[in-house]
Amino acid sequence: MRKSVILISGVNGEIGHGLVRSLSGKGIQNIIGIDLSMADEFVLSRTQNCIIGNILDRNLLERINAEYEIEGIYHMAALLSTRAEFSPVIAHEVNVDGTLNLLDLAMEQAQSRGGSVKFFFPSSIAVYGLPSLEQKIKAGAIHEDDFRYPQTMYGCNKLYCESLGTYYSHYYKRLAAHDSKGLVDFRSIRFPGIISAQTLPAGGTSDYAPEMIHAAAKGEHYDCFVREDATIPFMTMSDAILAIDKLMTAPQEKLTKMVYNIRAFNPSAGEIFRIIKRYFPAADVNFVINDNRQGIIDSWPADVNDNLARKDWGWLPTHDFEKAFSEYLIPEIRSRYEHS
Ligand code: AKB
Repeated sequence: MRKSVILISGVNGEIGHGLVRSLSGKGIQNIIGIDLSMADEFVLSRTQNCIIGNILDRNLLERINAEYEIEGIYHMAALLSTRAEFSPVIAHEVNVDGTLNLLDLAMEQAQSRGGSVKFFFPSSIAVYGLPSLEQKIKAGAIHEDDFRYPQTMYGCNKLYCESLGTYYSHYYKRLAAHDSKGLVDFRSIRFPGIISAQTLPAGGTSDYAPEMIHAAAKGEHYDCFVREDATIPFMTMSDAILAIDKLMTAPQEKLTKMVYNIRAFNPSAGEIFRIIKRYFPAADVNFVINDNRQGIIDSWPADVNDNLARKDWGWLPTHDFEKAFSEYLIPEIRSRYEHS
């Protein structure tokens, strides 16, 4: 008998951690993780098995396919936007080929079980590309079908993988005798920047917000690489995890799309600095602009419209800008650095 499990790729990353916390908190014990390096104690103690390996290794995925019966896949492994600009070909391999391999694993599993496999894919506001700052300001909160002209390798990868998800869900081998429609139940969210109290991101362009907050809490100086007026949407990690849970548990018939925008708040970098100052008056930040990273932020929307997520699966963030700090970030970050 194969063991029935939930698979999380990129389990050591920021969202991977959050997912392990949330799924294990709901009493789910059959989680297996995969990542390039050894998971930490927190993840190891809450998962059934953590495999050290690469999602590009097809032999490894074949072994996983043979050993486990997979109920659902949360595919979090990716190279983020800044990192991907330094190594675009490697980013394409990890972000696109890695996703293709896991979609294929989901399809094989669904065919052998004769039932659908849920697949969660974290997409990003990086799929959007606003041509100029003027257009960005004019566009305001943009809808899912607007401005899908990504300017980064990461954004291109995410947009294409959304299409791959649609293909595997609806059109996979449509010329074959057997109908595979619906076997992969692909669900995706285009995340804004995410701010976690527990972990720091690596290699993203929205990283200035979490980096500024954690530096202030540690009493360290921070050089913010975007202008004070730079604006994109953000949300807390706990809300990001809540959204994944809500989308993944929503009845399929309620979903009118495979890919949804969500938002919580959209402060400028200057507004983030000012609220940090309220809690950490000694916070020491210089705005030292990196024109290339600023260019990426300028191409991302200042806000997104998430009406469909609200209507279809009841999306509602817990934290607005004020509550994100007063109820989540400040208490958790303070206790984290006081105890470290
Ligand atoms: C990044 O900055 O690359 C990510 C994202 C917005 O998808 N945080």
